[in-house]
Amino acid sequence: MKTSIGKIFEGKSTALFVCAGIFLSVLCSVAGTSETDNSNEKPAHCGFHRQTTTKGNRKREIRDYCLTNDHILGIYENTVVTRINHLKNMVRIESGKFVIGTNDPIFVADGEGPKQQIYLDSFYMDETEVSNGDFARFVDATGYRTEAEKFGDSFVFEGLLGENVATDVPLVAAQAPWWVQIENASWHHPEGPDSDIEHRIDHPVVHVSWNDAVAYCEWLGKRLPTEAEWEVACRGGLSDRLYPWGNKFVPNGRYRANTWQGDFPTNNTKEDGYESTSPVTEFPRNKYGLRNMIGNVWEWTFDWWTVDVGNRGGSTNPAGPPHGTNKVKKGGSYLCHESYCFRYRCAARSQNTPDTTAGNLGFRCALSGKR
Ligand SMILES: [Ca+2]
Ligand SMILES: [Ca+2]
Repeated sequence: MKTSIGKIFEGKSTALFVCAGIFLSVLCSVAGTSETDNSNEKPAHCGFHRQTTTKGNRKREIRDYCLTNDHILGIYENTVVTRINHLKNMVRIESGKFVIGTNDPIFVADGEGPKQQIYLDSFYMDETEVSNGDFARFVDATGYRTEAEKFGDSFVFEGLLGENVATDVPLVAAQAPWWVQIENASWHHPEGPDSDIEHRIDHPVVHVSWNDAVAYCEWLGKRLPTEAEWEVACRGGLSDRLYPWGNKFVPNGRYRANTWQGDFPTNNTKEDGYESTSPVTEFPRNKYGLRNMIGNVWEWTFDWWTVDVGNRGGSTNPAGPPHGTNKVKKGGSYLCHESYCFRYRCAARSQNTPDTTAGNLGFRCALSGKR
């Protein structure tokens, strides 16, 4: 059976990576990336930065820092967040205790709850989803071929296809008839061979499998975030809120994420401005400085899927169960509507086999803070 959408489908064999393992990753990074690692450089200027902010009745004091190349974004709920210039477009989230999950699950069967208190070591998180431009640089440097390209097809939302294409393609599943299997759809031909990414170079890369995502992150010396890291990053220092910014989805009439408005799957009113993907830099940052943690595209995480909270690796740096069939994805996508896929919440979760690819599934990378 072909690689496909959701747990109702079988997986395919694991692909060989162009850059597998830390050693090769380093070699590939040296050979193929223009990223500059200034971690051994002396501080650009050393001083101390103090800033006091008042929010409501709460007074927050930014700690003193000796600034190197980093720029302090702020401190939220006792979590220090800094922009790391030598780790381009990443933020550092300091170690601490966090609460993930919810005691008010929307989808109980997904294992959204109960809430858990966990401890995480410090880590870095990409500010945005990986873009087509980012992925193109990886492919140019390594010659990497994605699993969708090797398999010869991927899955596209029917509403994004031209009429001629849509009438000729087989449906994937009765449960989700809006997904169609398109020959030669891939990251650079998102709706099939007649489409391209010329005007979407800053949109998130899609049609990438979990295996493809791992290969990309390793090329940069990074890795996928664990589910716990992803959820902590999504919450942006807020406690027990649905979204990265609070509980109201459209505060002050301003959209903060790319989902589906109207009637799914027949009428997308695009009130947020986008029918399909949006640029990875669109929509406001959360308090950690991260964009599109919910919506735009689903994001792969490191963890194997289980609904059993007791089997997700404990309370210290949990990284999921040791084995599994599907990988956890988080955040929902531009196709999610409250009536159908109300999973554009930080606690929400879903799953796909590691070789699944689709037009609404992407990723971002993370990196351990202890290096
Ligand atoms: Ca939208
Ligand atoms: Ca996203």
